[in-house]
Amino acid sequence: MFKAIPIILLTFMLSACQPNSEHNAPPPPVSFHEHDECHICGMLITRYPGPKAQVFQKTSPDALKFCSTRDFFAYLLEPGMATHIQAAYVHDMAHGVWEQPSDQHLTSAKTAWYVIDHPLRGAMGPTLASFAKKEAAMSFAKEQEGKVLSYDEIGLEHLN
Ligand code: CU1
Ligand code: ZN
Repeated sequence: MFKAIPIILLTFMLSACQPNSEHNAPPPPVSFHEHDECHICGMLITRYPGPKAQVFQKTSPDALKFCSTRDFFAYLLEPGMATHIQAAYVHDMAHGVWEQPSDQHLTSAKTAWYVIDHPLRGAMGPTLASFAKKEAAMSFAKEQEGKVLSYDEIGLEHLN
């Protein structure tokens, strides 16, 4: 019976820590809407096929949205840009269809895997097919052709 007391105390201490960790947690992904325009090129995002992206900067609660993973990386690879980003998400193309990716399956851009040099087209033409799991990226690359890269391996040379 006395043993229960420290456990209760510990529970209070842990829950006291929680508001703080919630405050620091990155914002979750949001859906794309029909009037959303690409931050880079201004195109209406949902009118086009292929994976899209969104970015939460450290300075704003609103997501910047991108018509394609291609335009997302064009933004991300601007010098110094990565340091301003709190969270970024891309569609996991293992779900939904290429023509209309599922907003229920947005995954962290940093941990995603990307297929380049495949024949499918996004809003801006050639684009990076994004996947949450490496195996899914590998099987897409096998079916469609292409090469699998991690987030950190992508450079400007892969965007044209
Ligand atoms: Cu565009
Ligand atoms: Zn765009």
